[in-house]
Amino acid sequence: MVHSASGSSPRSNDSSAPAACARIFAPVLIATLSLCSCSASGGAGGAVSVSAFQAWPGQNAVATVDLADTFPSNLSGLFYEPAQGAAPAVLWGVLNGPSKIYRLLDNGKNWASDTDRGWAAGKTLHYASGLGSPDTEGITKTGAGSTVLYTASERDNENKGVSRLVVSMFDGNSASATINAQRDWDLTSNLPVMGANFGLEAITWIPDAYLVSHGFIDESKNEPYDPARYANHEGGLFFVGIEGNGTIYAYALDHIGGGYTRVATIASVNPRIMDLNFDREVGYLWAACDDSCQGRTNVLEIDTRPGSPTEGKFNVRHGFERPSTMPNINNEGFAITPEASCASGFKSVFYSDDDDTNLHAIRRDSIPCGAFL
Ligand SMILES: [Ca+2]
Ligand SMILES: [Ca+2]
Repeated sequence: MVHSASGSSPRSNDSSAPAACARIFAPVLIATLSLCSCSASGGAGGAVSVSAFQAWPGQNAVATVDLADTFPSNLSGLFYEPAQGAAPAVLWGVLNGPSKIYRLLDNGKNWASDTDRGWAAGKTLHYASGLGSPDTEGITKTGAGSTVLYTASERDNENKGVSRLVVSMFDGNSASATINAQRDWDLTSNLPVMGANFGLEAITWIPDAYLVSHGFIDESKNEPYDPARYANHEGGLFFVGIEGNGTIYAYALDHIGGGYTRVATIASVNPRIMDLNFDREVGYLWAACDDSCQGRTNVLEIDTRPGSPTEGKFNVRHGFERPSTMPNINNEGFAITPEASCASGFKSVFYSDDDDTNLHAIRRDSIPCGAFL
């Protein structure tokens, strides 16, 4: 994220777009999500730009769900791991500085640090070299049951002026309070040059089964994605997002040889991106922005329309304003809960606020269950 001077990220006052404008945002795949110009009612005849983003589809009942001032700053990424057997659901969080992963459990009222196995104050992170302090802005996991945690980081906190765009894997079962990455994939040379604080913010993993069944195109081969081409890639692709250009990049990561292949480049359409979360049950890729884009979120899907110019590629399906009860705060993390948690047609989503606004860094709202677009 980038801290901006107070007042430079004005609160959105355009979250209630006129209906005529909202309808322009057709519920189909769109190439661009530029602002539409609509005449403001009661205006002097001059057109004004009004957001084409739709109202947030959740319950708009944002509540804080962390103990006050647990994370004074820099809680920047979230991943929700559903309960498995006797193991409780876990809300994983990353702090970009100091570099830490937190394992948070639901105590019935708040999500608080697991007090077991060295997790009480979060675990300090180093690169695979055992050195450095990765500025970790995103976190994810692969298939159910995996104990490995993946982070996206944008620089070494010990060398803050230099962009270093790295995906790292960590052993989530380690009992140590300090953990070294098991492997780093340094993607810097494969990505656009960015300011050191405009780099990797977002990461999510999408399983091969979804990609193949939806005809995902491997842009490096210009053919349908064939997982067999990529050795030891952990059953899916890693999608990362770059803050500085709001763009998403899909990678096959070789977990044995350490190499990587960029498979796709995708516009999130927002000018910035802070987190990605793939809803594995519904098939929606959620791309969230922070206060620099008024907390807007875009939902992407693979275009499966035969003959479409973008067939096999992720496109933005819908864009949403932030929840109406959420102030325009520096939310850098976004996580979705499983369908099994649905109640009255909604399931929870979580936000992490790098700025700990009003002494709280984790907030909850909801989205509709199932495929609602
Ligand atoms: Ca951050
Ligand atoms: Ca950062």
